Amino acid sequence: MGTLSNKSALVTGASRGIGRAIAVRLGREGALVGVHYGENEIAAKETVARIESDGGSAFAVRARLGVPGDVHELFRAFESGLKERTGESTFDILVNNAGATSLGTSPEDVTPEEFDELFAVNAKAPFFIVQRALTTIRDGGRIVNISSGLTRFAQADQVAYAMSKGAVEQLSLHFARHLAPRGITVNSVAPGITNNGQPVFDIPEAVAQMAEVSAFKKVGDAEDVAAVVAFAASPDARWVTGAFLDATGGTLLG
Ligand code: NAP
Ligand code: P7Q
Repeated sequence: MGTLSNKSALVTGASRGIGRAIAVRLGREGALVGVHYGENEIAAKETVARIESDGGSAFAVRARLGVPGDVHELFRAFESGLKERTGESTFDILVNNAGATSLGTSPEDVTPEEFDELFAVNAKAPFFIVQRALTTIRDGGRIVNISSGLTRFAQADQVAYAMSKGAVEQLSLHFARHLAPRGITVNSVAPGITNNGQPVFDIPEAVAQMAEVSAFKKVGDAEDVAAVVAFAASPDARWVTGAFLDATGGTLLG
């Protein structure tokens, strides 16, 4: 029996990268997992297949985030998948992982369009997903919001992205207080540089340079971050709420 047997979870952005590793890990712990994705259906189905091959249960949930009607579409698909499998539309664990990233834009060149896209996907969508989740998440549930070490590590060419992640941490703080009476915890997990399968992580020189910022002189694996999320989502994390969980491999130690 896993730590999450008889629990249901929604992981946004679970078609690839960190979100896929989180979905696979929660599935391995016994949760039924809604594997959300925006565009890449083949990749989302591959995540579902991995969970099933580990003996778990999962289904794919499509919704483009950051556009009008996004949250409605997300929950319609998620709740219909839940109902089919459990007979109920209630669930236990929400992981707001989907995120828009920027390759880096010097602060002088950030456009209102780039800024709006980062905030729409990284800040506005998670807020309204949490708001909507309040009606169907069970008492004693878990909400985990994926931030970034860049909220505490200055890198000017990521200022707009980091600002959007600052908003995510506020989401955790204030909802933690609001949901404590229901026994629902709300925490932020902040990865540092993490191999998400993008081609840059196949270039040894680039990886060596990125590895320098962590205390362990390595880039993180998606599974390293997923382990921290799995803890925050577990029954053992009942006394941790409103927290910032550093999953940067010591990048913030200075
Ligand atoms: P990734 O590999 O780029 O994957 C992003 C995921 O989010 C995909 O599943 C993608 O789905 C989904 N997504 C993105 N924009 C979307 C949209 N508008 N609507 C719906 N789905 C959308 O990301 P990652 O690197 O694993 O990052 C995951 C989270 O960790 C993000 O919040 C990111 O900010 C944070 N983070 C990452 C790092 C890092 O170094 N990798 C470091 C710190 C924090 P589709 O492809 O199917 O559309
Ligand atoms: O370097 C990061 C970083 C980055 C990037 O630059 C590019 C990417 C992957 O498109 C978006 C991105 C997201 C991030 O959250 C980080 C990040 O967290 C980071 C980076 C460099 C040094 C420290 C970091 O966190 C402490």
